[in-house]
Parts: sequence; C-alpha cells; structure tokens
Amino acid sequence: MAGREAAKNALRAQEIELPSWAFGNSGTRFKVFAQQGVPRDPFEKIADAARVHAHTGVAPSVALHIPWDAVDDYGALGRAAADAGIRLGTVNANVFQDDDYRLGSVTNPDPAVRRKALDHLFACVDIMDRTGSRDLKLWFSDGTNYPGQDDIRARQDRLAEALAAVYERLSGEQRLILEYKLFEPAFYTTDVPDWGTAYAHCLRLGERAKVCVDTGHHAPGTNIEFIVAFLLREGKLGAFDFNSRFYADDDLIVGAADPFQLFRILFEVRTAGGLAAEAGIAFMLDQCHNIEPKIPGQIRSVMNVQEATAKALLVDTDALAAAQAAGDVLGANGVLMDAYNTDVRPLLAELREEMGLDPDPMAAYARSGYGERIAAERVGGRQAGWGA
Ligand code: LRH
Ligand code: MN
Ligand code: MN
Repeated sequence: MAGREAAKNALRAQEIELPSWAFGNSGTRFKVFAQQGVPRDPFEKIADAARVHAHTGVAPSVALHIPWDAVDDYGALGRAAADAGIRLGTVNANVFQDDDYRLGSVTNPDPAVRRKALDHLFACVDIMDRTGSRDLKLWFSDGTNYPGQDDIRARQDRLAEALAAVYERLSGEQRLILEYKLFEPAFYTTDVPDWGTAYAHCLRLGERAKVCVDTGHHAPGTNIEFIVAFLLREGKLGAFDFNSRFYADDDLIVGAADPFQLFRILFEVRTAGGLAAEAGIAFMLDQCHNIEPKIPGQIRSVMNVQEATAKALLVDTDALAAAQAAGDVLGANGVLMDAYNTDVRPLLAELREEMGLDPDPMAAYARSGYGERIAAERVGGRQAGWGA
C-alpha cells in the first residue's frame, strides 16, 4: 500500500464543487416531489452549500446555473458566499429552456435564435467577470429528432462559430468548458454527443478550452476511465460533472451505482497528476436529489468522491509498474484491487479529526438541527430548474 500520510495530504487539498441546483426541488418529467425547507432563492442555496462544506471541509465552492441563479447583485451573492465560508464557482449557461430553442440554440437554423443564445452566453461571461469565476460550462441540448430535419454539418459550422465568439469574449484567466452528452433531449442527432466532438471543437478554440466529462452522459458500458486518461494526456480535461447512472442520465449520487468505476476514473486522474490544483481540473457534482433529502445527499456525495479518491491514492504504483513491466497480468490487477478493497473510512475519519471536523459528517449534520430549522423557516421553496 502506498503511504497513508501522502494520501491524507492529497485528500486534505482536494476540492469538490457543489451544484446550486442540487438543493432545489427536482424530479422527473412525471413528478417533482416537493420537500420542506428547500431554498427560496440563490442566497439560500449558498447557505445550504456552505453547510455541506462545514461538515466535509472539502467543498468550498458552489456552481451557479444561469438563469436559475440569476440575481440583481452578483457582488452581494459573492459576499454572502464568502461570509458563509465558501465561494462562487463555475457558471453554467442555460440555453435549453426557452420556447425559442425548440430547434436548437446556437445551432438553430434561425439566425435570430442563434443571436439570442449567443447573447445569453455573453451575459454569462459578464456574470463571471463579477463573480470572479474561472469557468464557463457549456452544455447544449441542441440536436435533431428526425433524419433529414436539419443539415448535420451546417449545425457543426454554427456551433463552431458560436464557440469561437464566446472563447474570444473570455479574459486570459477564464476558461470555456464544453460538456457532451450522448442524447436527450434530442433523440436522433445531438450536436455535441461525445468526447471526440467536444475535444475537436476545444482543440480548434485553443488552450483555455477544455472538455467536461459528465459521468452520466455515456452509452452503457462505455469505458469512461479511458476517455479520462486520453483527455488528461492531451491536457484537455477541464472538469467532471460527477453523478451516477443505472440507465441513462439518472443524476443519482456519485459512486452509488458503480463505486468501482469512480475508483478507476480517479486512479487515472491521480496517476496523471490531475489531483494537484495546478492541473486545473474542476471536480464538480451534477446531481439531483429527487426522493432523498438534499443536504445529506450532497454530504454523502462528497464522501463518496473522497472514498474513491482515497482508494486511488492507496494504489502502490511502484508495485503496479513492476508487475506491468514483468507482464504479470494478475499481479498488476491484484495491486489495483488491493487498494480498491481497502476500507478507507477510518483513514478519512482520522483526516476529518485532524481538520477539526466531526469524523462522521452525516451524523453531525443530523445532530445539527439545520434540516429542521430550514424546514420551519423556509416556506414555499422552489424547484431546482426543470419547469421552474
Ligand atoms: C445536462 C446536464 C448539464 C446541465 C445540467 C443541469 O444533462 O448534465 O450539465 O447543465 O445537466
Ligand atoms: Mn452535467
Ligand atoms: Mn446531465
């Protein structure tokens, strides 16, 4: 086993970004189950995110989704975050909820709709200038439902044009992060369906354009760690949207469906040096808690990422390299599995105590009374996004 102390140091430095939308009510197209105490505005989402950080110590930033988190005064929102001990992070653009986007946003055949979408993306960069956010994350629902509906190559041209305009608008410290997704809501073609398409566009744009790997956005059986290893090698991995899936884009708690896959992904990140802050990889959650309570859902998610990271850090890479060089297939696999099968919960409990935290964040939150307090104080909480 590799060193416990080295592992703890890396875990202490790890930062996991929370999605503001995880704290609001969410559901499927069949039903949104309302919960008590959900935030009524972006300020209350920040308070909830800060609560997750208070119990875990490794979730110091919260991602915004615009317009879901639109406010008049972003300076005030940033100050509220700072007062609560966190900061504002990635700005996620939303060009998928207006009636105008029925046939797409930046790839829409109508230039007026494309202009409207681009103006929204520029407005998101204006917000980043005010919040000090580094990353603009772009996910496009654009695509077609029927063969022949639109020209596939022309849509790629329109996409490239919009991305170039946004990239041009960014400052030298800001980055464009392009997220892909296999399908949904478009069912026939999607304009950014996979990592290869995202990578090709980012490559043309330049150094500060990177790919976001949302773990729920692949076909079943896809080897996500291979994609991660490839993008890391090319210097093009910008961010993760962590969640887990059984079937499609389920947005369940990361590591719930397949903790082994999460370990394999984080092992590739670790061995490529991607855990270091300088690598510039944003470790974000992108989840919805439809039936479970939201703040504990986020705490559990952060802990799941930590557990997978800890196991990845415990892999004895010297022993692994020796076994690989010797062609010892079972030996190499055994080294990896030894780390994966290690119970890292005591190590993480120890780390939390060293950080001045309760070793059991879930129990500490339950004891804190915060959940009961917000349920009593907040009446009429809003839906996270869908249909809001
Ligand atoms: C799309 C997506 C994207 C959106 C979020 C709400 O499925 O993963 O990241 O911004 O969901
Ligand atoms: Mn996502
Ligand atoms: Mn998604």
